[in-house]
Amino acid sequence: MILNKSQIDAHNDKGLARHKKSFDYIAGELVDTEGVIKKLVDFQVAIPSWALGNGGTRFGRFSGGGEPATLEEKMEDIGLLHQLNRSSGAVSLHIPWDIPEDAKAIKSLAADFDLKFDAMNSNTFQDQKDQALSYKFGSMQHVDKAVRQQAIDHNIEVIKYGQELGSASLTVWLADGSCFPGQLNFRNAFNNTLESLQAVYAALPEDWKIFVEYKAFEPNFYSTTVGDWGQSLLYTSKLGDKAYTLVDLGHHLPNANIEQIVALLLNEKKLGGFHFNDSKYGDDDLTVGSIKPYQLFLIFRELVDGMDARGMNHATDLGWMIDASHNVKDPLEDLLQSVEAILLAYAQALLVDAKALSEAQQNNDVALAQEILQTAFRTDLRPLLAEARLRAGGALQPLQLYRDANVRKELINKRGAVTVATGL
Ligand SMILES: [Mn+2]
Repeated sequence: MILNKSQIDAHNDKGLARHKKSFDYIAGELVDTEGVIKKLVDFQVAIPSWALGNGGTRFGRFSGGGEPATLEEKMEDIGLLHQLNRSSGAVSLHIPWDIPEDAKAIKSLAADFDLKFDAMNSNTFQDQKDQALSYKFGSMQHVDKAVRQQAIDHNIEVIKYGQELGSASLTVWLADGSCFPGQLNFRNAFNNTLESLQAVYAALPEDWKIFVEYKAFEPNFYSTTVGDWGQSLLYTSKLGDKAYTLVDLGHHLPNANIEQIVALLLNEKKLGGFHFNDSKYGDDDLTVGSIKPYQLFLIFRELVDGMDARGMNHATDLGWMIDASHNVKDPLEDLLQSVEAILLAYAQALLVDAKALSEAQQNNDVALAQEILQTAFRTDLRPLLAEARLRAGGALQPLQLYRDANVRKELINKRGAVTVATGL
């Protein structure tokens, strides 16, 4: 379902007077309001094709109705999100859940919705129907060379799909590891995985990047073959200049200092992209910023600082993607909230007085350093985000308009109450 421009205009007209009051106030407080707005307008977050339906846990799954059943419907849902917030202008596709059978038609649909294709995602963490060999005991790490080759071939196939769509990066997340002590020879598993990744790397087009994502645990519970940023960095360093580490916020052990990890990866020119989500315990699927917004801000502060130090373009030099699953919320509402949280943390990070912070650090003025960070974090920048959306043609309050337009009800009428998105 796509909204009429008049629906967006009517919504904005209704909220304009109130918005203007709060925006004028904050604009008067800031040093470089226009500069921040420009950066917010440019910043786009890719929506994963697997996040548009309700996920579940191993205990159960509760469908919300009206889920997209085809890739075309998923594109339409992302198109709607982008219409509302003008910051969701990219899709991250999962193969084989969302194979573009007719790449030309999918590309043209993407153009209609003003969407680009961000990183492609391969899948060797589950067995597909008609698959010759099983990944039960791993894929790229597997003791059997034939299984490793099957995983390599799949990744190369994913690159080909991506090339047809204009993507320029591949994300590899491996579930490889072991559930029990003694199950796996760690060194062999590492070396097999490296050799497999090298075969995929050799097939990577000249202008492509490969992202190696790490995860501390799950589905394996004893060891994971790409278990942390150190292991990912080992692989990407050995692979070459087109290989980067991908940080998924939910893939760390509790209390990990993710902002420090990000700072060091950027320093080593090895940070490639992000998967945003939030977590409280051991999951990796909650709405971005719903549990630890201060941590998200601190991460963005390191991103902005590290990217500026290297003259990088905030909007285009790293891959920004959401990776989440929605168990109890409407997925589209959850995604609107996630994108808003990402942009809010980014805007707050842009607000940090970098010069003053650097001086405080030089002077070992710990209290002042904290004041500088928290002054930015505690400034309510939501009116600034709304202004950026307004100027880009989006809605002042995307979630409100989504509800006022009865989108979910319309989708259920059109698609049915019991559809299940592919891959879920
Ligand atoms: Mn991820």
